[in-house]
This record gives sequence, structure tokens and C-alpha cells, in this order.
Amino acid sequence: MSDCIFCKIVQKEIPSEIVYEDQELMAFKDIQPLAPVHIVIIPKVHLRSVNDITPENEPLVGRLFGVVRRLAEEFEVNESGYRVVSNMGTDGGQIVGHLHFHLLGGQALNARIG
Ligand code: D5M
Repeated sequence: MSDCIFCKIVQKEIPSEIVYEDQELMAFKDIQPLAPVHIVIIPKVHLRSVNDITPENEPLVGRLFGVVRRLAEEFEVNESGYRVVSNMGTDGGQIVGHLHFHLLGGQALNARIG
């Protein structure tokens, strides 16, 4: 998608602090961190949100969670704990319309949801 900021990050058209990349997946530091560890993990293919996950791309999303787990280890939050969030749509507070998962940790996070 030509006007998608995360597709531009995938294409390296805009800079980002990439912490993981393979053929299908990418992870980079969130530009507006809400916690000491705040990483955004995305599939490179442009899916708009969780609503776009189909049986065909479920294996990709499953692999994405393997990357989440490895990043949690690498950034040393796997023992202390962390949160994985995907915002969807208006009520979910989604700003960027490219499926992504936030990995948040490095401090005690507010337990409240919403
Ligand atoms: O939030 C989208 C998230 O994407 C938000 O936390 C900021 C982050 N963001 C936006 N632009 C960039 C760039 N260029 N680099 C890194 N992070 C970025 P959501 O509400 O989940 O849609």
C-alpha cells in the first residue's frame, strides 16, 4: 500500500530502528514508546488489522508470535512480564491501518484494559 507508513518502513523508504527482520516479518522500536520496551511487530504483507487474518495467513501470524517470544527474551522482559496488544478499528484505538502487535514491557504495566 503506497500510503501506508508501515509499508514504507518495510520498503525502507522511511527510517526505523529495526530489531528483527526476515522475508515475511519485521519488528522495530515504536516511535512513541509507552514503556521502556516498546516494539512493533508486523507482517510485511499489508493486512489492515486482526480482521484481515484468514486461514491462509494464520501460520504467518503464528510465526509472528514466535518472534514476539524471542524478542521478549532478547529485551529481557520474558521473566518480568510483558504485554502484547493489537488495536483494531476506531474503538480499538488503531491509528496505523497495517496489522501490528505492540510488545510492551520493562515496567509494571497498568492492569486496566481500556
Ligand atoms: O498505534 C500505532 C503505533 O505506531 C503508535 O504507537 C506509534 C507507532 N508508529 C507510527 N509511526 C511510526 C514510525 N515511523 N516508526 C515507529 N513507530 C511508529 P496503533 O494505535 O496501534 O495503530
